[in-house]
Amino acid sequence: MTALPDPAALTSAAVSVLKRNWAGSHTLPASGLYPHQWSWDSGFIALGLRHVDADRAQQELESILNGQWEDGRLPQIIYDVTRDDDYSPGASFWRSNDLPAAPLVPTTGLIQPPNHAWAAWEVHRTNPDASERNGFLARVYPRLVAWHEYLLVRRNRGGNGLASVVHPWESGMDNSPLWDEALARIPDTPQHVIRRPDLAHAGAGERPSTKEYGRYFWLAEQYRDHGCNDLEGEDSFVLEDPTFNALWARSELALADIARSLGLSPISHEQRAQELTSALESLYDADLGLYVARDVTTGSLVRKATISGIIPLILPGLGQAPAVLEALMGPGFLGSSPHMVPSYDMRAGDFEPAQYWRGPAWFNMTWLVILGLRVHGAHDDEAHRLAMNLQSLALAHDFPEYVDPVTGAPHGTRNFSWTAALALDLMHTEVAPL
Ligand code: 2M8
Repeated sequence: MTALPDPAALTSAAVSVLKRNWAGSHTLPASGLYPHQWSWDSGFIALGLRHVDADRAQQELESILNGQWEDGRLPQIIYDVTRDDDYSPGASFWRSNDLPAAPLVPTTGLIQPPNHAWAAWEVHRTNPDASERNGFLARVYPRLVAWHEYLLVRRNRGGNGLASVVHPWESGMDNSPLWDEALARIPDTPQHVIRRPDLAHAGAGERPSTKEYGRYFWLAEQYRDHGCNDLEGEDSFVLEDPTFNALWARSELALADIARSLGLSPISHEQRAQELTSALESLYDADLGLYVARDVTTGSLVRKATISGIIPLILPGLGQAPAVLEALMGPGFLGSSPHMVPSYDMRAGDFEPAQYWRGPAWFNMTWLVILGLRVHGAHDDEAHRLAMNLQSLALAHDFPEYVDPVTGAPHGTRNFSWTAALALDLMHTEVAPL
């Protein structure tokens, strides 16, 4: 078993990453590769920041909420226009300021998984005095409700209550094998000339391919060109993803806690969380023993075993929890005791241990799995082993974006904010098994 790193060394290194990436009101995921504010990154970052700076954790979340559109959506990215050349697509691609429903700050039209209400509740719980002093919950609650309302009203494309993503970027797992089949139907010839500033910060073999980027841009143009309007216009990529919806359900439970603490009724949020947890059952694949995506355009399930199908374990009362735990502990994922949880079944013919979301282990996903094990009171030793590995790999390799699950070798960019934040969080929350 890997030894836990020295807490003082981990704290000081993690805090210095978060300081270095601090941009005045929010934290950049990584100052070179990702020079703007990303939505679900901020949720994870706030979960770490809460242990060291309550005000900054609140500010992180309020900053992403400043990008909220009139229809309630929280954008995938809020742009820093002074760095428009450093990341593509930039603000000049989206031209959000031309749209009446968009906020004053320039943003993308797309969204990312809704972990924000959950993060807001945890930020409050960790330091209620700082939260009450700032009136934090009362300020963020209506905006978080509007965000979830957007998902319910505008993203229920499949009609079963689950939210759909209309672009792989919206899932946060950009080139997951779950999207391959649907992406194969998308032209890879957008009008926009594609630049790849990302390749200055991570190897081409660790990032999506040029063909994939062609399709990403084609889809983004389609969405942009119908005014990012979810109710009119056609989207060529519409999928229901298990992680996205599990985070929504978990955040809905947090909204219930927030409502209760503000003296409001939690009932609608509790009901929604339950409905989402039940609706997730329609994504269960009995052969794989885990959840998969559904392609809403064809109506069929995408039967691939990815980390996305395991994350619903973060939900108490999950219908298929025993089967998912078995799949998690089986040969595709943790059976051979990799350092952290791979993003794709290691037995798959196209499993690639260093290729972005097609095999590497990610710190946020492993963190969610650890939490899922705790929620179900299962495999304490394994949860502890993963937590130790997460903290030691983070520190040993300068907080990498992702690692080879088997060798632990670092990949992607370094000094990555959510890696630092979640290592810090585990240091404060991990309780060793007896
Ligand atoms: C990655 O996604 C962006 C697009 O949003 C990219 O590849 O350029 C993903 O890992 C995503 O989950 C993450 O939020 C983002 C910033 O860290 O990077």
